[in-house]
Amino acid sequence: MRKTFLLATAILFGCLGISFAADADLLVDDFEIIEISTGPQGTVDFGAGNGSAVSVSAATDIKNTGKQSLKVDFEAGNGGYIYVAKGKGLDAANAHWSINPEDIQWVEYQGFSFYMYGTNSRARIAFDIKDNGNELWRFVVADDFKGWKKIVCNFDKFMVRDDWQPGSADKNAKIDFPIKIFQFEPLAESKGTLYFDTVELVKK
Ligand SMILES: [Ca+2]
Ligand SMILES: [Ca+2]
Repeated sequence: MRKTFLLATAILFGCLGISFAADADLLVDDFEIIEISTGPQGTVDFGAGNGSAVSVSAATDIKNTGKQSLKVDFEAGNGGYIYVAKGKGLDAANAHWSINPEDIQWVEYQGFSFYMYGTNSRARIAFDIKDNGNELWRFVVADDFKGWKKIVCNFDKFMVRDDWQPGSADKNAKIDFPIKIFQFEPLAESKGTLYFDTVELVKK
């Protein structure tokens, strides 16, 4: 009798566990890699040009989840560009997410979310995603708060980038899944230090 009860309890909790998991947001990247480095073996792909500059490191003092966050020091000049990217098919071989994009059931999610540590600098930060047709989509967030804030970017709020697209972009004005890359891009003209952490997919 007792055995049956225990078994029933185990099954009940097992089912609950599964349903909780299915309802949860999905962690895409938490920047918990030991070292955030640059170059071909880098764990983050980043760069800047035309008068802009960026450096990237791991911060252990300011973080939202886990042991560290992604720290971005930047100076975005007029006409310049900056990118800080993670995902599949980047030059930095180890900049992949903590989950493979092909293993995600994209239809179950309504968009991305991430945490940004603001400084109320009034800087504008683009959060771009590259779709499966190499098309770049943009969501812009303003640094008009202080401390950690969860930023939610639903897929229907992304605008196709009209200033630049890769030569390989399909330019079909449709978000094609799986998304392969996300990147943070401080926009001109701005200067400062921002921290990012806990990039997730938001469950529908
Ligand atoms: Ca983290
Ligand atoms: Ca597309």
